Amino acid sequence: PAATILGYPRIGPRRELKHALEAYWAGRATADDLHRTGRRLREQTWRRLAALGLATPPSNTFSLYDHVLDTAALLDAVPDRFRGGTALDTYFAMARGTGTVPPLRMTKWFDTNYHYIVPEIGPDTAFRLAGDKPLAEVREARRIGVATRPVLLGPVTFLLLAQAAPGAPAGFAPLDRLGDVVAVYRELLAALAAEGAGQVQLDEPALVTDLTPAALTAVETCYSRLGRSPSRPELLVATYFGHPGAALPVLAGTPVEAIGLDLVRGAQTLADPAALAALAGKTVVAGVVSGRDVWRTDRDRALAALRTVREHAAQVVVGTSCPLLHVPYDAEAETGLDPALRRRLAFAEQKVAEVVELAGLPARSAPGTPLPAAPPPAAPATLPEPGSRAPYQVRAAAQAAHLRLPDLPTTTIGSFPQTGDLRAARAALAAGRLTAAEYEERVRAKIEHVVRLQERLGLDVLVHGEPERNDMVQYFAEHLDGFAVTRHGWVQSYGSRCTRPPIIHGDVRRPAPITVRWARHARSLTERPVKGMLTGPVTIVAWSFPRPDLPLAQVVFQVAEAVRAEVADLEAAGVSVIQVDEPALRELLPLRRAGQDEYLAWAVAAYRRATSGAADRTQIHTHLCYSDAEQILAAVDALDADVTSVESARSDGRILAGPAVRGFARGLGPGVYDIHSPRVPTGAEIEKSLRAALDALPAARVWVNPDCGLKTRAYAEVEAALTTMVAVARRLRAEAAPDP
Ligand code: THG
Ligand code: ZN
Repeated sequence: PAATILGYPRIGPRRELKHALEAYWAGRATADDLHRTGRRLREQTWRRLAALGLATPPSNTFSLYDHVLDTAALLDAVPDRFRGGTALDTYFAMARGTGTVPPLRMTKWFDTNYHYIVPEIGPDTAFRLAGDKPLAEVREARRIGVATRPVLLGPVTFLLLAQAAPGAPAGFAPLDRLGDVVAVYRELLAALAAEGAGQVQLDEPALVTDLTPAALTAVETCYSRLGRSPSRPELLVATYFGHPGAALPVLAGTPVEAIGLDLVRGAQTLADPAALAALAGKTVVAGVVSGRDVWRTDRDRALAALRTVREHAAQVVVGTSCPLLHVPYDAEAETGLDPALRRRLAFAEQKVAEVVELAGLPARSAPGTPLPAAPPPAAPATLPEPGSRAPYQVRAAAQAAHLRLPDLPTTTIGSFPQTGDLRAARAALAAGRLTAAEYEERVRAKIEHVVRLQERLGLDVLVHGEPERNDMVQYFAEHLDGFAVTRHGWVQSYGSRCTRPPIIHGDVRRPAPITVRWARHARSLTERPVKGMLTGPVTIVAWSFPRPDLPLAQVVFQVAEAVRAEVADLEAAGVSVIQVDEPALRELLPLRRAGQDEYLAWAVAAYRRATSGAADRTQIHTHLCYSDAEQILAAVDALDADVTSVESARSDGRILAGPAVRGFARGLGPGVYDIHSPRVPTGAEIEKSLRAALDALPAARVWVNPDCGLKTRAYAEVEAALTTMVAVARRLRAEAAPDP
């Protein structure tokens, strides 16, 4: 059979795109420089994929920021407030905002750590084909002798991920505009056919979520109409991240020639007779090589899956389960890893080699072979007891007496700007140009600087600023047994920002305290309470690549045990506010309703295991990084933290309007401004979001904080924003409780 992949990393093996973008944004490089880097990365990728043996590699998988934003730009779905300037200015204005206009919202792409820009679609959005990016990439690849399969985001997923434009009438949903979007896609398909594309890939990961009847109808309408386009290439509709369930027979009933199936996360498809029957007459891109992990493929399981598909489909293509956007480039570059571990790893390069190799293997046909074994279950039969603390009211009283904080207490989420000097110091330490003692001295000096700054700004609960951490997960991974960290294993998180997800390859254990000496140092510098900063067990695992041989919950509980020990050591060092972040709690939520309750039960239990050893007077904070917290607010309550901070700035107070918040019985810190953009918030904006919070909750339980950590910002922005934030908090505080 043939071999293919659904997509490839685009940030560059040495993050060349990141550096080009940041140079352009800083005014250190021109738009031409940026485009030149983009072209070089695309060409390098196509050449490499062709050399590895892919006959028709994908194109249009490159993006200067985000492929959902690319789609909005291509359809001219650009809100008027961003227009003006060049197309490139408009594009980055939507992604990052400008001095005067906040950016579009950003949120997580399905259950990954990648963030996309949320398009705004209204009843009047005038869709038209604007620009020619997919066409230009086909031409560009052909110029170097490579025929490609252009990849587009499918219309149904695009519209399901979009939000209604402000001012859209109640009841309007972006999906209402399907007909108009499909009309533009038909035009685009004709242009791609004229450009010589033999097949186009339409990504429809939304098909693996629970679709409403209206969305299922949209699938039918969309692909019947695209299928009937007078002039078009072959259509490959790629579903991924799970099992397409009821959407599969619907899709298969349309004239699309090929369907992509994720046979790793969606392995159930192989055991679903209705799904298998629907494949008759179609080409199936059988996603047997996982795009979501870093492990070599289990060859027997892959071959068994291919055999099952071959029995039902007209033709089989060996593929990846999803685009390879979520794995790093090349395991061979990790020369610092234990060779025994490295041999078990497959990053994007190795995964391409795997699909090619699997496609070349003889299809050993063994009649009656059982269906491939499922991966381990998410949770084992029994888990440790989470433990519990005194009731919240009891703790709240003990904490009030101990901490003596004002109403509307002010704080930050934990990190302060990661400045060039810190990154340079870490690099020098790694290169042996700085001794451990010298590095430690610089970190201590930075902590002192951050503590003094916060005292001057008048914050109530201080942080040490995390100068010792490159990334909150990477840092803990470096200090826990069972984890390996990489040198070049970057994965795009959003725009130019990347992370290096650590690899969990063994049992997790904490050999020694991790954060205690930094917290102790910060505490020694001030009379005000200093918050200890830890990452929660779910997030540490969600932002790593977990081992494949244990149920996920079991790995999370191992991490919980390590965090619990760290909480105990911080307490013993006199730290009485401890934040244990779980920003990824929702990220791991199964995409379908079935399975979500089970997940939340063990995820919450693991968090409680990590935190339930704390004394009553120790205040446990948590932080969650997304705006649709309502979906899991009951679970957030069950975490049993004393204070929860959430993102809300970009969602215009939506969280605070929800009924769930009114019943929220603990402290809540609705992020009062968006830290993802360099824009400094106005006092009026901050006041508006605080007033919304005060409508729902008493002032003693409303915390005032930015919506996330400050590590990506510059000190000047942070100072200006926090000055405003503290001033607004003080004003509202005085108003709520005038001096007697
Ligand atoms: N760490 C990890 N995942 C995350 C976050 C994180 N996912 C969600 C959210 N936070 C994403 N936000 C960011 C913000 C900043 C950066 C990455 C993800 C970032 N990265 C540095 C860069 O790209 O230059 C590199 C950091 C490093 O040295 O490791 O700034 O906080 N895991
Ligand atoms: Zn956050």
